[in-house]
Amino acid sequence: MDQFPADFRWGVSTSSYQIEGAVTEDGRGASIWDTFSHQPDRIGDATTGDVACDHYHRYAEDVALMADLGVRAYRFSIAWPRVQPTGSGPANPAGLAFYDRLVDSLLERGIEPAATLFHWDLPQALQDAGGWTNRDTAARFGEYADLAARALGDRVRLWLTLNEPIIHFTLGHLLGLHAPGVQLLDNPFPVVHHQLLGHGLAAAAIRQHGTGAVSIANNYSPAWPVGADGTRAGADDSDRAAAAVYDAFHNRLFTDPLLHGRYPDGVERLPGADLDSIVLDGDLEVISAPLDALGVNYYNPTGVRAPGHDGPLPFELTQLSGYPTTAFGWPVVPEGLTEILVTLKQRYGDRLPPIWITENGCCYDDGPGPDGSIVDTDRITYLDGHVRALRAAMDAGVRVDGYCLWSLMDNWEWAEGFTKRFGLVHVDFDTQGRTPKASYAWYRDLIARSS
Ligand code: PNW
Repeated sequence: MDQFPADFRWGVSTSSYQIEGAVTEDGRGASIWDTFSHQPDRIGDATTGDVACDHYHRYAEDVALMADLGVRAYRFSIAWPRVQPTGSGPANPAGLAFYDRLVDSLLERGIEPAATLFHWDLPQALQDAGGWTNRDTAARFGEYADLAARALGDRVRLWLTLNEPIIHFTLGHLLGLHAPGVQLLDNPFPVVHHQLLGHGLAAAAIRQHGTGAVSIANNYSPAWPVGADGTRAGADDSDRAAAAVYDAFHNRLFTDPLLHGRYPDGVERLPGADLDSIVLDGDLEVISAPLDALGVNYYNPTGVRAPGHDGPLPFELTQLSGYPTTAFGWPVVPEGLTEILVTLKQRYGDRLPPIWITENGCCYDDGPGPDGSIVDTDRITYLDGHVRALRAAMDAGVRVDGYCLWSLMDNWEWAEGFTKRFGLVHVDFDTQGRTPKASYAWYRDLIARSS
């Protein structure tokens, strides 16, 4: 387990809206998450990302925490509305300057910058023009990528275009639980295709500037057929058929076009998916241009059953039974990571580029004990299991070049607000005090041992 390639990159991940705060500083425009979080009843604890971890002002302290941890990579995201306050037009130099300072301070500490261009904080002005339902948003994203890569491409080592387009699609545009908070139940497909087209246009733009690897961070979750009791043993053929449909939806919708140049069979079952009017000539060539790496975000498998008779969907998601759970209720299943990596290799073969784990982690209700220390044993158990599962996939022949743990520090967890803590570092959101947890020391030791 301690044997990883000498150049394997251990790292940590964050995203702009979840940590930065400073939402009106230096000319930053509004994003859809500013709008959404300020609406009543959208966020569980009625908080916003207005301040979050105040990372915009405290980034030097946070980079020092990473340096002490010994990581070689840091995956952060660039807030589009800092670079282009309304999502189009010239770059805002003050907004870019923040990322310039951040990237330089990382490099001074020997940490490779890995930048995500879109971690869900779309400029509100673009949403007002239709957001990802509007094909023009893909073109705007390509232009923004050009501005960002022009400024930072000489130093960023890994670019991730989009973060988890499947989650932005389902939670943001089908269920309405994330920004922009819409339920496009009649015609959601344009949001799929325009994100992918935006990826392709951004990837081409990045290649004009510098030599950083071009990638995308997708969420993957093994679709496990289960019976009514939530066990795999209880599944029947109809549950297995439903799981195959969910697998195509969750794991292939945003990967087959990238690596196979076509949508998975069954995409036409999305309501209103009039592919011929949305997928224009040449789009799939733009989308499927070769990648240098594939980002994999993994948290847990998904239990899937055949739908009840009057269910609106061709599957029903069911809690897996028999596993411990995190504070989110998500099951802890390390072998799901091995499975997803091996499946990607089987499915895409030689077309699969080297993988980076761009997110993996867990939330627990950890807080300081009487002596002030934070002993998050459950997180260590989760991480140890998943690092072993990663090692098993590599032993089975899957090439993985890096692992960025979610997350460096507790942060603003979207619709859950501050109630879900994913960090190696505890954050007191009243004082902004940072306290490394026991898992921070565990990860530091792992990195020191295996690199
Ligand atoms: C990811 N799900 O989101 C995001 O990339 C992070 O910003 C986030 O903090 C992290 O995972 C933890 O949640 C997800 O419902 C949100 O399956 C929801 C799901 C998965 C990932």
